[in-house]
Amino acid sequence: MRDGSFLDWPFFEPRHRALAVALEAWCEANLPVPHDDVDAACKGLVAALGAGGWLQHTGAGAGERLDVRSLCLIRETLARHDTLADFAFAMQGLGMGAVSLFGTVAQRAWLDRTQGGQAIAAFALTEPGSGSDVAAITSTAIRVPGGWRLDGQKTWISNGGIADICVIFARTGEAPGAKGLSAFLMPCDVAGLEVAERLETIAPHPLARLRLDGVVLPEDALIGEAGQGFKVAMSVLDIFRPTVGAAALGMARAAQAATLSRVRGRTIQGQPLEKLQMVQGHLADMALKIDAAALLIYRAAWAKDQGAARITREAAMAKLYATEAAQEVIDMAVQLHGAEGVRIGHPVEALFREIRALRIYEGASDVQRLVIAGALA
Ligand code: COS
Repeated sequence: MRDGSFLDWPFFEPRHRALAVALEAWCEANLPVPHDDVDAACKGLVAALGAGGWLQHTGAGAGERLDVRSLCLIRETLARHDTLADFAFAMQGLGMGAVSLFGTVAQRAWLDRTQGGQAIAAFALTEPGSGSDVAAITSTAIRVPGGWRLDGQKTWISNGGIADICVIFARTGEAPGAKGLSAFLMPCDVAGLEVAERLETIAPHPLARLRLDGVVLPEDALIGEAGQGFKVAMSVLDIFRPTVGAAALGMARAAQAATLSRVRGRTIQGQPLEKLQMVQGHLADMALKIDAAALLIYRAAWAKDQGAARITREAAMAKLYATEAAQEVIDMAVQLHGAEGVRIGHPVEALFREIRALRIYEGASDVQRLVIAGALA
């Protein structure tokens, strides 16, 4: 029996509880999908999530706000049922986050397509020489008559190879470092953009390295002001980092459910595995980590939804704790499954591979520690 008692916490409103119930029913009817061909699976998932109305939560119109609690609830629920469904949902939001926050009316037209599931979005920040250190971006965007010319490389780009629209960050040079970057909205069929390499990982997702060679974008492709790209990126990450924590939470809950079923169904020395005190200790630790992660995630989401200008510290705490805790919970789940836990294709074996990248992307754990320490009063 799934524990939904956290939905009674005061962070939520009735509409969130209704959302959780409706999405649970949708997930039970539609997930998981086969992951053999991740490109096809992600395209299908974006279309299905769009048709189901769930992608409406990934964008916000002018004057509206993204509801971070809804984003987190949806991500944790999808991740509990199918990690690729969570990925497909999350990228529509992260990819278009800068447009939701800072986009012009014309740029927002793309939101209709990404929120409807007709277009796939990507977020191109990382470069071969600039991962944690965003201020070191070297891709350039220089002014040319009528617009901008972009050159450089982006790597580890989720949905690279299948995206239709992308928010990309490049150096426009108003000042050195963080103050010389800008954000642009780039259709992925633009001349000069190519997929240089598809990247394979332990938990396959569509990922690619992109090369930009003389990509020309119109003047109005600029998102926000020139030179403000670093702040645009960080504002988007402030919103989406708690949602990464939420995805980790969903994976931890899936591992917990599998473990409870395992220890209740297997006997050892004539009694259920669950009755052994050391197993009970592990079950308690798993439950504690799950609740603590949920509290940090929904605290951050609630604070943003209340109108906080920045939730940088809360977002970093939620992402750091929830992803690290989920790794520990899933590792314990593998352990309590015995040899079955490492059998290829077992649900906890898949979770063990899936969770690892969440401690790295959208700000590695040590970056979150730097952010938290830097935000101490
Ligand atoms: N929201 C708005 N503005 C922010 C901000 C935020 N969350 N974080 C920083 N800023 C502003 C700062 O206030 C500062 O502006 P002022 O000089 O006007 O005060 C400016 O941005 C530079 O900030 P800072 O000096 O903290 O930048 P650093 O170069 O030291 O970088 C880290 C900070 C490491 C935290 C940042 O580069 C980072 O988050 N890296 C991880 C990147 C990441 O998540 N990559 C994954 C890509 S998506 S898979």
